[in-house]
Amino acid sequence: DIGNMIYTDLLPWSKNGAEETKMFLDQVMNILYEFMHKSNDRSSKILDFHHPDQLMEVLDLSIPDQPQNLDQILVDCKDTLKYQVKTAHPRFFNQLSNGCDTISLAGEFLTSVANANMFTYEIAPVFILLEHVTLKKMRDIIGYENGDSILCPGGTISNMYALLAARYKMFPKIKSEGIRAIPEQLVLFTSEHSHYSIMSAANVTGIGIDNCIEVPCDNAGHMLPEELERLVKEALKCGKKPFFVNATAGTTVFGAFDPLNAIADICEKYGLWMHVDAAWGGGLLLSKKYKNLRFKGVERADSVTWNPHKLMGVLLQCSTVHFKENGLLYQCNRLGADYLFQQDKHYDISYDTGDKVIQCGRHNDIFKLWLAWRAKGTEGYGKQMDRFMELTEYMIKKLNAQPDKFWIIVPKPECTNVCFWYIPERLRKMPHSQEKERLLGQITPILKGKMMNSGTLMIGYQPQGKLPNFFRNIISNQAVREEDIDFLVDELDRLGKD
Ligand code: ABU
Repeated sequence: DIGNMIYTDLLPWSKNGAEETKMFLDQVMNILYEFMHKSNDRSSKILDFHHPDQLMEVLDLSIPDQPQNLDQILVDCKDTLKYQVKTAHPRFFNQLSNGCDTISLAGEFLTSVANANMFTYEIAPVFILLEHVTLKKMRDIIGYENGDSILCPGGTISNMYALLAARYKMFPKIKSEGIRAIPEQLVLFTSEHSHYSIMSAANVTGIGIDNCIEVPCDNAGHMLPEELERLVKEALKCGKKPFFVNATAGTTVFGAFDPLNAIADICEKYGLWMHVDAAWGGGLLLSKKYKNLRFKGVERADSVTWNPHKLMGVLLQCSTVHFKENGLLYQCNRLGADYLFQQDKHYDISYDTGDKVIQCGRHNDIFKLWLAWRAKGTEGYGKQMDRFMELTEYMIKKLNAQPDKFWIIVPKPECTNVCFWYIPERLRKMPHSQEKERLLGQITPILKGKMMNSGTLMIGYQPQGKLPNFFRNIISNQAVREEDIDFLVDELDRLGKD
């Protein structure tokens, strides 16, 4: 019985603690298996919702002065998972990153045991080579012949790296002299449907959010290239310096893909850096069908963000950014700290990738991606993407079959985003109008609250432009089947009764 033991009875504190360590970790693993099992059990609840003050009451979250025994540590693990939302549940459609890929999980376990900081080949040799091989494979798929890439802590940071590199490329003196090296006011462009990370990058790089110009979109959420060109010309007329355009491949809410070739033409004409934020839609590059349909012209971009922790189902977090030009990341970010990146090491120091990035300590996000890709092969990933899109079409069909109950906002989704309003009985006879949309927008968060209280379903919601709150359903969990979409439709109707 290890329950009464404390941490000092385990490795590395106890020299003879190998057996006890195994017993303890086996018990932790059993708790994790149980959570995974429940997450995949459709009859179990997705969550046991409590308001923050209630949860504070039911859990003991205090930091004690004295060591707690291992029994208590196991109880702490169980209690934490008891109130955790089961994001791998097949009826959790709330985020862009859903599900729990078993192979990726194995990769995450191994990553934690190895606990390697990803700055040098010296301490993470295999992981550094895996980054090299896997990121090159991703660049090949994008259509870059050469180039460079890095794994980042999330898509927001990936997009910021693109902005930093673009600015450095145009004004290399920025690195030594700071923003005074730039004589004109820089401006960048991104669609009104793009992710807020582009504006965040304008903020943190000192460009300023007023200089992040939002380009209008059509009703389906695509950037209008003629509007982009008009705004670029307008900025030039005002004496500003346009330098960067972000095109989105899979917008966060609608899942729309901007017209990449038309945007690339404008970028070439005006000498602008073209970035593609494919954080969400990037996974579709792995499907022959959807790569062809959605990504024409992506190879013309100077940089591309692609998050395997979204459609590819790699566990959080796993975000990549890719550059057409090799060497730019090093030149832009390198500071050559002598204690880490010694130039006289006895191996090829080009593998010390840590000097390409702005952080020092860097989590190992590659192994779980590489292992999952090995397990599925590129073909397996292609099938996964096609299946997600098939399920999306199934859901659209189901909603279309009940037009009195559901109003679909984007009738032909380009990714797995299904955007809709649920129409309660009392509004079904009312003709569609702005006033009706306003009422539906009021109902949406109430219905979401009912979902969370019942614990049976989770779908995200938001407003978008002039559209008041509506649901955005995401399919990115490999556990989802047609029966879950059937359930979703029926459950909305059950919960939606006024
Ligand atoms: N861009 C972060 C993902 C947000 C979401 O899951 O909706």
